[in-house]
Amino acid sequence: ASSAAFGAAVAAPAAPLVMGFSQVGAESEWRSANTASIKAAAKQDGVTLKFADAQQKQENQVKAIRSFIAQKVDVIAFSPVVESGWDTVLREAKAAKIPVILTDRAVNVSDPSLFVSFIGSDFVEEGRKAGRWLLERAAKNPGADLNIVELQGTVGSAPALDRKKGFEEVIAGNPKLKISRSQSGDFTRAKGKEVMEAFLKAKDKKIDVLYAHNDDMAIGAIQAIEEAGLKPGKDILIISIDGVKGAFEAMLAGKLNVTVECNPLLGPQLMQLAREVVAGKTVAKRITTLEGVFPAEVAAKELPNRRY
Ligand code: GYE
Repeated sequence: ASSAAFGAAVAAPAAPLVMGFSQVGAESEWRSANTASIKAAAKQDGVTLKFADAQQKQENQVKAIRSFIAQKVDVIAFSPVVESGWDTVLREAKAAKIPVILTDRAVNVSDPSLFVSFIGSDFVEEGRKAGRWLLERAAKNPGADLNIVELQGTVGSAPALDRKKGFEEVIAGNPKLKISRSQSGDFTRAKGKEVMEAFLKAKDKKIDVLYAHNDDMAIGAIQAIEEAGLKPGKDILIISIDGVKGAFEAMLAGKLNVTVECNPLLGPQLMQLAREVVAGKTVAKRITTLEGVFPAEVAAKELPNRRY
């Protein structure tokens, strides 16, 4: 019988939604802002959040997802460290009838019904924006070839693959722009510094431009460049992605030339999406975030508006 059978029914309070969230790690300023946004939004929305930090290891994410399945959470959300290797565990979630939402990074699975929705940035477009900034900059001083070095994100991750692809696609429009070295700095400051040191030590060609797939690696590289006695932002142009506060500070100090925005504040949208999914509503398979580009010239004006 429905509760109406008992007269003036008081709606039973809905059981709080339980979400299992497997985070990549704490590798960057972007990631810290993303984690803070998800935790705050869960609290605000009354969502019980089971949060697991995978320390950038896929095996830890697989374990976390299996444990969420065992705990029978209402919904699983995760930011996959790499694109491949998810079929088995996602099939387990599907068999347990637990919907999966991808946040931030994409997966490469044979069966798209293994996740309900993917909410996050368009990383290929971010790479293109970085490339377009360089094309415009290069057009101002035509002539010499520009030797570019690239610090890639985590090997096999969606943002590393896509940011490389988008950038390469755009710079192909100018034969003077060539990437001579490209290596992963795993999205961290420490690795960004280490790899940049190696690039600088090679000394076979003068480095004109650094393209870093995130601000943290650029900030690490800035240190390496300074320690090598060069001026970051002047002797070497630096382009990075994320738009975290650290990047704005580096731009104000004249050490970084441009950052392409990647919004980590996905929490509120994720909670709303989770509620809709659990309520059985049909949701969009792909939800992209809107983002801008911030050259150093606007850094002072924009810094007070930055929320991460
Ligand atoms: O750009 C980087 C982080 O997946 C978009 O991961 C994210 C990337 C972000 O470590 O800073």
